[in-house]
Amino acid sequence: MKTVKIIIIALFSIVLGSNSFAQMHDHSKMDMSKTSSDSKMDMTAGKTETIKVSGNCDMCKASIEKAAKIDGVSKAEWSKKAKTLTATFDPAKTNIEAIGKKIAAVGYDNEKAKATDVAYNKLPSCCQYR
Ligand SMILES: [Cu+2]
Repeated sequence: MKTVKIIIIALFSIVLGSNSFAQMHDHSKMDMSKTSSDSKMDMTAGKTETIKVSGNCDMCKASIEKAAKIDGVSKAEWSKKAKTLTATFDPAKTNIEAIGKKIAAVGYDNEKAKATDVAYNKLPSCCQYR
């Protein structure tokens, strides 16, 4: 009877022990994922902003994204569906107004600047969104 009791106590402490170990393990895992996502954010240092940009097709997408990639812009993606450009840039080097102006210069109206008629008329006919 005594050995049974010892076995039960031993089992109990193993269960408790592994439980607290599992909890500790979970905590460390949580902390690890937190720090790794933090460092991920540091790697893509910069500001991300989204602005409305008019356009029609994949050619527009290529032109808009190319125009948006001025000095300081690390990422620029135009959504054909949403008609928005999401740009990631170094705020010390440029800003969303400058990006908008550059896009307007190649013919695309956007939240920050409007394309001149001259620039607009230079667009291929499939891209004329007005
Ligand atoms: Cu187009």
